[in-house]
Formats: sequence, C-alpha cells, structure tokens
Amino acid sequence: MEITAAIKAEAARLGFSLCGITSALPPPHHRHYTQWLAEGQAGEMLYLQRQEPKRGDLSQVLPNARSVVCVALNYSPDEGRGAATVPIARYARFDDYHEILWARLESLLEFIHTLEPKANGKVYCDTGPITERDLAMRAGLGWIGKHTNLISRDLGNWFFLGEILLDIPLPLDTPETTHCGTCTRCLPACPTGAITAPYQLDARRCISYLTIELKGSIPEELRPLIGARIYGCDDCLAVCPWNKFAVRTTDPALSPRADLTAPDLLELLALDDEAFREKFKNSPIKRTKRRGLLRNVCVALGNLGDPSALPALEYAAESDPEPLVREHAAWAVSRITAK
Ligand code: B12
Ligand code: SF4
Repeated sequence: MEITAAIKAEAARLGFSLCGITSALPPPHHRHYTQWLAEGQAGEMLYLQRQEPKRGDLSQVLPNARSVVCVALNYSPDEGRGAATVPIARYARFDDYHEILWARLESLLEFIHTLEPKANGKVYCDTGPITERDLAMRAGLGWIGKHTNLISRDLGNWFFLGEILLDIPLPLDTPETTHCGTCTRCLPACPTGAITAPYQLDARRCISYLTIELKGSIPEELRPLIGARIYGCDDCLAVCPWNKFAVRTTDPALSPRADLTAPDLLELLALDDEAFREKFKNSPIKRTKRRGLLRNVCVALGNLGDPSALPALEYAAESDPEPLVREHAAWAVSRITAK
C-alpha cells in the first residue's frame, strides 16, 4: 500500500475522522497572525508572541521539516444542532482532549516509524508553535470559517486538530477552498462582538479567552455579556449551517460527564482547592484553577440574578481566600441587589 494511504488507514483505525498531508512550508496566512499579534488582539496570551518565529518557519520546530500529517477528532455530542448556549462549552464536558489526541498521535508516529524507520517526527496538539487551522486547511481537512474555526464538509464545526511534523517528504493532499459563501450567521451570534469582521477574532473580547485564558479580573463592561457561561463558549460554532453534516461521535473516550452538562453553580462556588482538584482531575477545566472557575461562577450567578444565590455570594465576597473571587462575588451581589 502507498505510504500515505497506509498512514490514513491507521489514523482512521485510531479514531481520527479526517487525515490529510501538507508540506512544512510556512502557513499561508502567517502574515495575518503576525499582524493580529501586533494589534494586541492576543491579549495576555504571551506564548503566542513567543511562538511567532517558529510558527513561520517549521524547520525551527523540527530540523529539515518536510511534511505535516494533520488529523481531526470529531467530538460532536449530537447531530450538531444542539442548543447553543450552555454553561460549559461542549469540548470541556469530557476528559481532556489534549491527552486523548496526544496518545493517539504518538501511536500514529510509531506506526509511521514501522514504514519509515529513519523518519524523525514531532507530535502536536494545541499547545505547540503550530498554526493548526491554517495547516489543516492546506492539508484539505476543511476551511477557515468567518468565525476563524475550521469547518469540514463532513463534520461541521465540532472537531479538534492535531499534527505530526515529519522530516520526510510525502505526497501532498489538495488544499480545501472556502465554502462560507455569503453566510455571516456567526458574526452577530457572538454575544460580545468578538468577531470584528470575517476571519478576524479579537481574542480579548471572546468569552473563551475571558473565562479560560485570562488569569485576572474580567473587564466589568464585558461581564454582563457573558451570561451564564462559566467555561468557554460555542455560540459562533453552533449557528454554522454546515453543522447539518455533523455526526454524533461514537468514540468511547468522548462521553460527556453528566455533572458538567448542567452544573450546580452554588456547589461549584463551595469547592475548596482540594475538592476542585479532585472534581476536575482529568478535565480541561483544571486549566483555570479554582480561582479562575469560581470567578466565572460569580459572574454567571450575577447575570442569572436569582436572589437565592445571595447568601453564598455574600459569604464568598467576605471570606473567600482569593481576592479575585471576592471581587467578582461582590460584583455579583451588587448586580443582583440592583435589579
Ligand atoms: C489561541 C487559541 C484560542 C484563542 C484565540 C482564538 C483565535 N481565533 O485565534 C481563544 C482562547 C479565544 C480560543 C477560543 C476557541 N478555541 Co482555540 N486555539 C487557540 C490556538 C492555541 C492558537 C490559535 C491561533 O493561532 N490564533 C491566532 C489567530 C491570528 O489565528 P486565527 O484567528 O485562526 O486567524 C487566522 C485566519 O483567520 C487567517 N485569515 C485571516 N484572514 C483570512 C482570510 C481568509 C479568506 C482566510 C481563509 C483566512 C484568513 O489568518 C490567521 C492566521 O492563520 C489553537 C491551537 C493552535 N496552536 O493553532 C486553538 C484552536 C484554534 N482552538 C480550538 C477551539 C476548539 C476553540 C473554541 C471552539 C473553544 C471553545 N468552545 O470555547 C474557541 C473558538 C473561538 C473562535 N471563534 O475562534 C481548536 C479549533 C478546532 C477547529 N475546528 O477549528 C484549536 C485548533 C485547538 C485544537 N487543537 O483543536 N482559542
Ligand atoms: S466563542 Fe463565543 S465569544 Fe468567542 S467568538 Fe465565538 S461566539 Fe464570540
């Protein structure tokens, strides 16, 4: 069997829904990335600044990099038409996808070594200096939508990306072209106006950034727009009409945790450090640490406006060990009592 056909067959066996191969040439939209950083749109995600030179020159990541195997893992919990607004983004309701993808990519690399023992390879998923969507589009997996996520004809919006960088040349797949046409549904769907123009996302306004990546205080003017979301946001993805092609994942590693589908916010507000670590041990939610999640819970409770949350919020505003949580709890109390 031809090498790329063998790699793709093995990727499918490992549970990846899509697999394509592109060259290790600079990602086609790298210029936009550099400009986006220069405009400060990355906010406090300083690692994106540090990664800039490597992202534009993959031979700094892997000497003599020649090709990139790009894969997608479908995580759709339904046929793609589920309700948009949920407190916890879909991807964060099951075990940490980084670990799931990483282990499978390592297995795929081992398989490639059985075919090409001399090949050197590096596995990536999310955390490394790789512009994943741009490369995946060039590998033919899908196209960058106006909300900046990759959309696939076969999977809609609900999938993760991963890559293996290799120092061997491989036959390349044909890049995908854009198929958004005149549709602009994702732009007005964004609660905070973070999609400032097609293909332009100001991360500083995105709820995913505000509730996950931002470590400090959430700007007050944006808090009311966050609604009841406490971890990430799916609204721009959920309105995309291409989701009509989404298929429910049958991957056993991706079953949503029942307690994260409709979480009890007051229970979360009562978690101490140890209970937080225990509850979110294998979950991506551990990323925010207790203080970040409880900050978000306070904002959500303030926005929900239910006075029965007042005693717990007043207690947190007075007694929580974290100043960040105390400040957001006090904001929530004043928002509820002002109503
Ligand atoms: C930083 C980051 C974020 C930041 C910034 C998001 C962003 N849009 O950049 C924040 C925290 C906000 C975020 C949020 C989310 N993220 Co995120 N994130 C990343 C990360 C680590 C880097 C992304 C990046 O480089 N951004 C820089 C900017 C400049 O890139 P860009 O917005 O994609 O812009 C490009 C295009 O717009 C293009 N461009 C410009 N003009 C034009 C014109 C045309 C015609 C075209 C075609 C392209 C184009 O040029 C730019 C440079 O490539 C990647 C993993 C990785 N290493 O790539 C995951 C990643 C992009 N995230 C992912 C996910 C799932 C999410 C969320 C859905 C999570 C959630 N539910 O809360 C949201 C979606 C929000 C959104 N609308 O993007 C997935 C996306 C999978 C997919 N199918 O696309 C990734 C790939 C992680 C993974 N391995 O699966 N994320
Ligand atoms: S994830 Fe939510 S806040 Fe971020 S761009 Fe999409 S709709 Fe806007």
